Amino acid sequence: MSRVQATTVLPPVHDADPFAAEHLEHPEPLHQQLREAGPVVRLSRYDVHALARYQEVHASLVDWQTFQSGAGVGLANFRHEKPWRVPSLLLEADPPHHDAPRRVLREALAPPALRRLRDVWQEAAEDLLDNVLAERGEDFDAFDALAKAFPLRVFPDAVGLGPDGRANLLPYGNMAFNAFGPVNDLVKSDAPRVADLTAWVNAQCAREALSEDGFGARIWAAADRGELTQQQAPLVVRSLLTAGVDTTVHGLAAALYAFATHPGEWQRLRERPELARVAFDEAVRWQSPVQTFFRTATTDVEIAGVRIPEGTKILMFLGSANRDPARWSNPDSFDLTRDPSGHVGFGMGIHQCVGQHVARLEAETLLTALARRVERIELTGEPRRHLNNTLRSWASIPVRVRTA
Ligand code: HEM
Ligand code: OVM
Repeated sequence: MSRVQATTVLPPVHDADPFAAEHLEHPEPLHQQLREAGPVVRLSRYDVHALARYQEVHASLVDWQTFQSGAGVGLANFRHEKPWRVPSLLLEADPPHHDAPRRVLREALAPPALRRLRDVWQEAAEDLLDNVLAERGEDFDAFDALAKAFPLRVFPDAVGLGPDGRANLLPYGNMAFNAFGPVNDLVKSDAPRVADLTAWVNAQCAREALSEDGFGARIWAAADRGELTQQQAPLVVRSLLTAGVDTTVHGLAAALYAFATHPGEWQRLRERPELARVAFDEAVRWQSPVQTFFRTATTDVEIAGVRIPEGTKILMFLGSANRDPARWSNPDSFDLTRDPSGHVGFGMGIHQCVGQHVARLEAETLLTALARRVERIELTGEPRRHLNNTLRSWASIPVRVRTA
C-alpha cells in the first residue's frame, strides 16, 4: 500500500446494502459486481470502502499497521461508538496489546494440546453417527443431526465448560457475529437476549467455572505463569466461547452441503479419506462461513490509486476473495483436486484464525466417520439458510444417506 500521491482516482460507488437479506441469502451476484466495479468500491449506504478482489483483500489483511483491528472489525468505529461488549483482546486489538493474548491462545490450542483430543473426537464422531442412523434412519437433517450436534458434543468439553447452559453458546455466537454488521433487524431481534447471554458467557470464563484439563484451564495457567494478567484471562476464554462454536457448526454444514451436492467429490473422499482436511479447507474457501470483516485505516492510504482517508472503515469480502476468478480457476466449483491453500476463509496475517486447527480436527474426525459409514449422501429438499450479518449460516440441510 503506497502513501497518497498526486494523482488519485475516485472509486466507483455502489449503493447496495451487503447486509440486506437478499445479499446474505445469495451473496455471489453482489460479489461479482463489486469485483468487476474495481479494486476499491465506495459503499454509499454505510460510507465505507469495500475490497472484494483477492489481491487487495489479502494485501490489506497482512498490513495490520495500515489497516487496524483495534477500532473494531465490524461497522461500528470504536473511536466514536461504544462497543456492545468489552472488546476482544485478540480480534479487536492491535500489536503490542494483541501479542500476549495471541501467544497464549496459540499455545493453548497448539497441536500437542489437540493430539490428545483426536482419538476422543474420532470416537465421538462415530458414536454420534451410529446414534443418528439408529434413531433417525437414513433420512435426517444433516445440519441438526451432524453439523450442529458434533461441535456441541466435543468443543464445550474440550474447553472445560460445566454441563449447564450450553444451549446459550450458539445464540451468543450468533449475536456476536450479527454485531459486526449494521443495527438492522437481525441485530434488533438479538437485543432481548444480550443481557442474559452475556451474563452466562462471562460467568463461564471464571477459573472456578472451568475444568482443570481443558483449553480454559490452559489459559488460566498461562495467567498464573505471568503471561497474561488475571483480568485478561477471562477475556481470552471468552474469545474461545465467542468464536469457537458457530464457526465450526456452519463450517461443517458447508462441507456437508458441498458433499450432498457433489456426489463425485464424495466418492473421491471415500476412496481417499486422507483428503478430509483439504476437503474441509475447500469447503471453507467455497462457502466462506465467515463472509466479512472490517478494518480501519490508520493513515491516509492509497489502494490502486484510490485515496482512503484515515479513520475510514474498510469492508473486506472474504467470501468474494475466495471466489475471485483472477486468483482461482473455476472459483465457483467445489473441487477436491484443487489446492485451496491461500484462501482467506480463516483470514490472513496476524489475526488469522487461531482456532483453525481445532476446526480442522473437528472436520477431519466427523468426515472420516461419515466416509466409513456412508456411501451416498444426497439432498431430499431445499436446504434453508439462517441469516446472520457475518456468518454464511444454515437452518436446515435435509439429506438421505445410503450406508455402506
Ligand atoms: C479469527 C474464521 C473457527 C477462534 C478468525 C478470523 C477468521 C476466522 C476469518 C480472522 C478475523 C480477522 O482477521 O479479523 C473462522 C472459521 C472457522 C473458525 C471459518 C471455522 C470453520 C474457530 C475456532 C476457534 C476460533 C474453532 C476457537 C477454538 C478465533 C479467534 C480469532 C479468530 C480467537 C481471533 C484471532 C486474532 O485476532 O488473533 N477466525 N474461525 N475460530 N478465530 Fe476463527
Ligand atoms: C473473539 C472473536 C474472535 C473471532 C471471531 C469472533 C464473534 C470473535 O475474540 O471474541 O466472532
